[in-house]
Amino acid sequence: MKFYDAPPAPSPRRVRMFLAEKGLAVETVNLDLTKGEQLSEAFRAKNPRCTVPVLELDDGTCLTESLSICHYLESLHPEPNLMGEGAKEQALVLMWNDIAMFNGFAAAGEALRNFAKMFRQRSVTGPNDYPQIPELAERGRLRTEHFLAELNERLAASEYLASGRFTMADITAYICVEFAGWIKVSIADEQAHLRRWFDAVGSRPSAAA
Ligand SMILES: N[C@@H](CCC(=O)N[C@@H](CS)C(=O)NCC(=O)O)C(=O)O
Repeated sequence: MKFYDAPPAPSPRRVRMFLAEKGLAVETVNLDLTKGEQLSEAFRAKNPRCTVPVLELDDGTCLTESLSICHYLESLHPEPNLMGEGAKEQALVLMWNDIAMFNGFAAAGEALRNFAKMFRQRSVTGPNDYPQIPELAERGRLRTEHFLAELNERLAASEYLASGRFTMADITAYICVEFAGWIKVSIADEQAHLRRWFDAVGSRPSAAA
């Protein structure tokens, strides 16, 4: 197996944290996204959507989505369980993972990519260029603020996102809250539940991965 990573990008960090929680080490190839290495012909052959992470299996199959990669790793290495136990918890993990992806990751990404100079013609990841739309930067920022409020509300009722214990949903949301910092959206003083959870997840050894 080979893991295509690109520190400090947030998406592959989800897989790094997942691997660390599982205690797994995988041969890793680091790409430099600032140099456009994800757009090379060689990498495009592995992932035509030109994004990281990618997990290349020994038979050449390339898994190109973080959730799919983590699901695969969980199937091979079920312990410690991170994707949920039983129908209800598994569904809640996927539900909160999706909420974090759409309301959090997509929103912060929209804000960053429609604002930062380095993405002027590349406001969407992938092989096709799209120019920035400044209004989307504003909207993305606002949506990210709303996402943090949504997390705070959920965490007032539940110790971790999907259930009473740490799961993949917490990895995704934690890295999303970190990512929000890139667009200067941070946990507000009054968001005590979010702060409590963020500190708890951040104190896990895997958060240093
Ligand atoms: N849906 C993918 C998203 C992957 C993604 O967007 N990766 C970003 C880094 S966080 C990327 O590869 N960007 C390439 C670029 O900026 O051109 C996943 O969840 O793994």
